[in-house]
Amino acid sequence: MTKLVVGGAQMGPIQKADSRELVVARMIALLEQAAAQGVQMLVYPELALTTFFPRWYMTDQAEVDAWFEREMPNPATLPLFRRAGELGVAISFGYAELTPEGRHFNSSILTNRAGEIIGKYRKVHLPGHVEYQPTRGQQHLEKRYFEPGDLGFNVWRNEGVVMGMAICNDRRWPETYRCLGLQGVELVTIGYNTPSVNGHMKSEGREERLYHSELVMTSGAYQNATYVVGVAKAGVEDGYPLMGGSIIVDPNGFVLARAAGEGDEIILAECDFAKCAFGKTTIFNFAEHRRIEHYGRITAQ
Ligand code: CDT
Repeated sequence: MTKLVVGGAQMGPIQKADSRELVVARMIALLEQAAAQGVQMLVYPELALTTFFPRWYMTDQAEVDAWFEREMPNPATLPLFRRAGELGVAISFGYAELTPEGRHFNSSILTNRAGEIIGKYRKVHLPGHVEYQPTRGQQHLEKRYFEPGDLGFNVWRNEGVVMGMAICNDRRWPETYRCLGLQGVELVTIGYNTPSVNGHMKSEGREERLYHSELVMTSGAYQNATYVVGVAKAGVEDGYPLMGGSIIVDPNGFVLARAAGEGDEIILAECDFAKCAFGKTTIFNFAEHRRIEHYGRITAQ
């Protein structure tokens, strides 16, 4: 059975003025640091190439589209794919995708250890709102700038491991993990950008948000007998704080590695994917124990 050293490349803040080239240089520095520690698969945050731009209200579509990538790799990101291939590190990162048909998605890609893209995911659960909301402490305009992903939750056998992707708010929904779990997933990659404070409920602070983030990823891992690696973009972006809390979780729901700060930081853990078999063949043997005749409400309107 396969073992892989899996890493999370938590990223500190990216300011509005930071270029893609500057950010990719930081990503390569993290990649090299991870590879030097033996990492074979490295996960970066959601929208890793830019600031978390959905906090900004924009009406000019050209201004919006400037945050999007029209192809992947592209000239700015190619050095990252090349370096990952040279170092033999599979990677996954998030970015804003603008398709040739003019569609906008919050996407992520997965590569093999040769630096070749083998999978793409488009975020399904888009939080936030469409219009400017003056009562909010900060805007969260994902529903304005993206359409819900149209690819569903897929898995890929990559480097001997069944891998699936989810993005940020997806991690709070048990359906995300279960759709992947039903396909035998062994490693779920999740990049995120989570504001440290709730835009509405001022009483929900950073500690509670960190707790909920860990709660959903550990339970998702346990209930589907899979490793989960959740990776934050953290720190203060143009005055707006994002929480950290990147973790790697084992198939029993235990945290194997946890980021300490809110800057660029590598976390890593050796993952023995044979350990997924226990849960998948016992308490979470889906074929034997699920009762789908009672689950209809989950997909009904
Ligand atoms: N990026 C993202 O999905 N963030 C959300 C914040 C929701 S607050 C409107 C999250 O679930 O972490």
